[in-house]
Amino acid sequence: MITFDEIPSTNLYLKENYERFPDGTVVVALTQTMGYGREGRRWYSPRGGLWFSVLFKPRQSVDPHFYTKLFAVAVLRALERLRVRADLKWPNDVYVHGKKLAGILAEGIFEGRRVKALIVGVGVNVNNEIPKELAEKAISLKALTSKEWELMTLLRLILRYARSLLRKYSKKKEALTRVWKGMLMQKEGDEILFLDEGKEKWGRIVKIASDHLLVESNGELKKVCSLSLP
Ligand code: BT5
Repeated sequence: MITFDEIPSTNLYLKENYERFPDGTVVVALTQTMGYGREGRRWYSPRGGLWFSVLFKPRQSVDPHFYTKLFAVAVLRALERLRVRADLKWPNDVYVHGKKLAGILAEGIFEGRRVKALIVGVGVNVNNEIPKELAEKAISLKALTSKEWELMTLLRLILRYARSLLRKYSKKKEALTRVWKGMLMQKEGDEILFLDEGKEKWGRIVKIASDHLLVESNGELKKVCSLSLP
């Protein structure tokens, strides 16, 4: 495990240095100055939160979504152990009482179509402050449970679940997808608010896939890649 006091981003660090490190390397930072989410969105990473990335160097071709689901399920199981009931907002946001507690970001390094390395970044608001602009949207474990948590204990718990899920599901990927779907707050058949070329619209989920939702809206089928807040 590699620990930093401060770093721009643990995902970025592994993207730049993956060649030097073996499969399974974990990088943790107490604070990130340039933490990011999907499509380069900013991820606030003040002190007190758990910000880490795990490097995978798969021998066979893999679907990066398998690893995001693996960590989403592992984070939910770890939270369950702390008696915190969370749901997943599609695709991989961890929500409690309508507020985001954790986010997951998987990034692949490709050589042609082969994945050379895969980096899964996990950010969990633990004892940290939530910035003012996210007060309505985000929450920390401390605020939920009225106590502070030991970051390394939580990290080890998440990693333990991730390892055991990896052993159990690496040859049964569809089974993991079923577990993950069961944890999603959105279900096939639900009416949802989605973004269509920047505009919010209502539609019905026809099918949930790892990287998109098939949504029927006004008699048309749409591929949706991003959701509004629940
Ligand atoms: C995510 O992106 O949810 C993935 C976040 C992954 C962060 C980890 S931390 C370790 C590793 N190193 C990195 O640099 N990243 C990974 P996305 O679904 O795009 O959500 C981003 C949105 O979440 C932002 O636009 C904000 O609205 C919101 N947000 C930002 N910081 C947050 C925080 N600390 N807690 C809750 N929501 C936050």
